[in-house]
Order: sequence, then structure tokens, then C-alpha cells
Amino acid sequence: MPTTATSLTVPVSGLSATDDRGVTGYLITESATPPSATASGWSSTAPASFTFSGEGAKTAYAWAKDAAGNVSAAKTATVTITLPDVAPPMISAFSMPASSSSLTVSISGLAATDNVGVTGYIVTESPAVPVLSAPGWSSSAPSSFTFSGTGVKTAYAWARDAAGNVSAYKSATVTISESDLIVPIITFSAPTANYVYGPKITVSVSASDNVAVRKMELYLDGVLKLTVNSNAIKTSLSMNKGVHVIMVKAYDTSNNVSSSSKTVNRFY
Ligand SMILES: [Ca+2]
Ligand SMILES: [Ca+2]
Ligand SMILES: [Ca+2]
Repeated sequence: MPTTATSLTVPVSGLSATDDRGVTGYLITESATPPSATASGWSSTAPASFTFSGEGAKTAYAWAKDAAGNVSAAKTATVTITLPDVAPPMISAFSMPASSSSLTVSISGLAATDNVGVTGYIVTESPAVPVLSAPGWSSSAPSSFTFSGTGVKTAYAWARDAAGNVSAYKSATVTISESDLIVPIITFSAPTANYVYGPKITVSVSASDNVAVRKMELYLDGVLKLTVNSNAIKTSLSMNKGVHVIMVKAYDTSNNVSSSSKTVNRFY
């Protein structure tokens, strides 16, 4: 027999026996115990192959018998059988956060198991089985995945083994929000009138945004007077008699900026 094999059925070459009256049967077993002459499996010609019960280092015992039922001593052959890996890996864990404000989303707990060993991981946006030549395969589990666009997206995680078997996928769905393009809205509460009296006037302005207001600025006649890291300004401004422009700028967390101004006239 060959010393190694990749199948449970191993070819047998050169099994022969002699007997004073003539060999009537041949048998190969996996047991060192001599078979009885009436055991099943005896063949009148030398078998061309033998099928083992499993893989690993194996010993085959060849026997011959004559018409009188005398069974020979065994001659042995050893073979190491390594069956090809046909069992694909299995993804045991794959999760991503339910929502993200970025196309690149973190992956938590991508793990896979295999009967032999996992040799590659890939995350795709398609439930179609990835080809082994796909550029995204990596030997370790990725820690993030970058989606192609915004919206409700599904990521599919796969694993492969050295024999090229690809697992079934495990998927995760992420809602990716559009980037913020909406400017804040500014509301003047004070001053309410376009004419004011006295050297100090109260200014009260607030801003709202679809996401969040990060910063507000207050200008008097183009000069920055106050910056707050909030969505409201409540202060007082000193001004000389005459016409003045009060301007407020509001910035959101994406740095979208809006401005609103009020022209007032101090009478005395
Ligand atoms: Ca004999
Ligand atoms: Ca496998
Ligand atoms: Ca906004």
C-alpha cells in the first residue's frame, strides 16, 4: 500500500500468497486478530484496494486461506490517511452597531470556527458567496467595515479555510445617517423693536439645529463681542446713539453656519 492516502479507500498492490495445495481466499482487515475461514469478506482473488474505517495512521492486515480452512499469518502494511477538508467554517459571531453617522462602522465580535482552521475573513455588502480571489479577504477578523453609501445597509460576514471552503454568512444591519447639511435656525427674542433707548440694550438670541448647535457668536457693527459654546446668547450691549447692526452667527456640529442680523437705532 502507499504510505499516505487522501481517501479511505487505498489501493493494494502486490498482494500474493502461496500454499501447498492452493490459495482459495484473500482477506484484508484492520485487526491483528486472525479471521476465521468462514468470516465474511474473503475473496477468491487478491483485492486491488481496501477501504479503511477512518483517517489517521492505519495498519492493514492481509490474510490468505486454503480450501481446508487454514488461515495464514498476517502481512501488514501501514498508511497515513488524511482526508481532504470539505467542511466549511461557521461564523459564530458578527455584530455591528444599529446606527452610525459614518460610512466606516466598527465591527464587534466577528468570530468563526472550522474543523481544521479559519484562514480568512471578509465582510461584503452582498449575500452572494465571495470568490476566493476577492481582494477583501484578510487573515484576521476585521475591526471595521466601510459601506458604499448611507441608508439602511446590511453587511455580510464570511470565513474561509485553507481548502477554500467558504462559510455561510452572518449578517448585521446598520442605519447610516446622511451627513448634516442643514444650517441652524436663529431666533431673536430681544431686542424686539428696531429702535432702542439708553446706552445698554438686552440681547437674547437662541438657535436650533436638526443635529446640535455647537457655537454662537455675537457681533456689533461687525466686531465680535461674545462667543458661547451653547445654543443661546443672553447679554447686554453698549452702543452709542445712532444706527447699529447686531449680528449673530450659529454653528452646528458639522460646522454649518447661519447668521441673522438686526438693525437698531438708539435714539437717546
Ligand atoms: Ca494448505
Ligand atoms: Ca474546514
Ligand atoms: Ca445641522
